[in-house]
Amino acid sequence: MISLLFSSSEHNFYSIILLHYTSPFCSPLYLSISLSCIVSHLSFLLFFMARETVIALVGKPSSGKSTTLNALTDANAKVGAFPFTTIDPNKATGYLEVECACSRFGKQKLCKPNYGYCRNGKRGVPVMLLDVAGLVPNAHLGRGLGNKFLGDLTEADCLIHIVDASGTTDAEGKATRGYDPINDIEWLQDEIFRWILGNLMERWGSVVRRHVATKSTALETLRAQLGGYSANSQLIARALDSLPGLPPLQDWDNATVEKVVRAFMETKFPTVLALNKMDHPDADKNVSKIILKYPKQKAVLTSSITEVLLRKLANQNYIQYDSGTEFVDTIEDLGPESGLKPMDEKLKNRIENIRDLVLYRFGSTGVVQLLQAAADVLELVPVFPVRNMNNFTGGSGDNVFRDCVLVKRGTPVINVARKIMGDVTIASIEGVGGMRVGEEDLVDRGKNDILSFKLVPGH
Ligand SMILES: Nc1nc2c(ncn2[C@@H]2O[C@H](COP(=O)(O)OP(=O)(O)O)[C@@H](O)[C@H]2O)c(=O)[nH]1
Ligand SMILES: [Mg+2]
Repeated sequence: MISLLFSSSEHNFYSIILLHYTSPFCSPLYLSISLSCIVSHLSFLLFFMARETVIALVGKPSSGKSTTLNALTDANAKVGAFPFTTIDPNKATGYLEVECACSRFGKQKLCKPNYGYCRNGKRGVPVMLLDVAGLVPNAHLGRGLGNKFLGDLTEADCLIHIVDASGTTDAEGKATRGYDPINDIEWLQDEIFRWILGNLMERWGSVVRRHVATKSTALETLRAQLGGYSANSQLIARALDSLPGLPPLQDWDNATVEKVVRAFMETKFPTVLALNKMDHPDADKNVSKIILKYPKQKAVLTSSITEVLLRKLANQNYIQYDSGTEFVDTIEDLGPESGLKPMDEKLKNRIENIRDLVLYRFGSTGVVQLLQAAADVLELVPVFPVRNMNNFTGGSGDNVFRDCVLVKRGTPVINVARKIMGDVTIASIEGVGGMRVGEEDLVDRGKNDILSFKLVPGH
């Protein structure tokens, strides 16, 4: 029954059953005989129903999507200098770094997450990353497998648009010099807009007829039409709320439908720009132009290729590198007792260049900050469900804050329970210090973010 439950939901963590049968909560031997053990095991498993946050990397060919995915994960997406090297959307797990609740209580040493990691209070929460390749101009018309790639976006909560800020690739990803990347920003937004608009307008006549015949609200009708983009009523309601004073749906002219589609797009696909290849000398002027033109747009300067290289050199023990920072140390800096390998002149120069061109100028390769920017636009707050509020453990054992889910700021606590446990009956909700938390209380950063859900037995 449990495995059915989990396989029916694509975004869940797949290794749950295996991991938890070996968990210290109860030995598999006793599972069949100890009812209370089964119940506790079940409710623990249910904690993992939460859907992962899905972040899609999009952009024209050769902008650096696969390189960025590599830099964000340990996966080896195929990296190439020409279009269509990645045919299927590549999925991989990335880690969003947040402040872990363990640091508030000085319990860093006892923090051993079930998923992701916690290093001295810095928690890496898993997020799903998609490398959506093959979007080319006019993809919405079906060009270059375009519709398939656009379809891959539907499961995304947020987009990271990888822009080649160096201007060394043209609209289709071919090598050039002096190309204006502003074209790419406009093109991608336009492509998604035309795709959604096209799908909606294709059947607008019958949509309106049905709307009138069934006396539906605009929200109900749009929910039926836009639900296919993995959009729930709340999301569509938020999009509609941003457009006060709309006439009744049957009176919408083309311009109004377009306005609604734009609002929907902004709500469904909040976007972060990765201004990539900033190590290139041509990038500076393009970056300034982009930031001037889109002052409100969240943008992060990145050099994905540098991050990949630094991680590789750290793995090979040539350097000590703290990802997300400007700190790279070699044997010259730390001495032979560091155990680092000596480097030849060529490698030394390379590190020197990376320091000058990327790390000291921009403070980091930008790649870690990219996921943080995505979490910001999604207003995600880490919430830590625990079983035992006295010691923050999962019920037994010494390890604290084993689980962490990301939810939108301002979500009622009861929705968090639903998100992680499905349709169970909650007896009460406890916060830090054993305080009772109301079902409608809202989650915020550092507030109502450590919760213990008490279930009604037998429900
Ligand atoms: N200079 C520079 N080149 C990069 C960077 N990121 C990726 N590239 C190069 O751009 C080319 C295309 O990269 P790839 O990740 O395959 O692009 P994709 O088609 O968007 O997946 C490759 O030759 C990469 O080495 C970067 O930060 N700086
Ligand atoms: Mg690729």
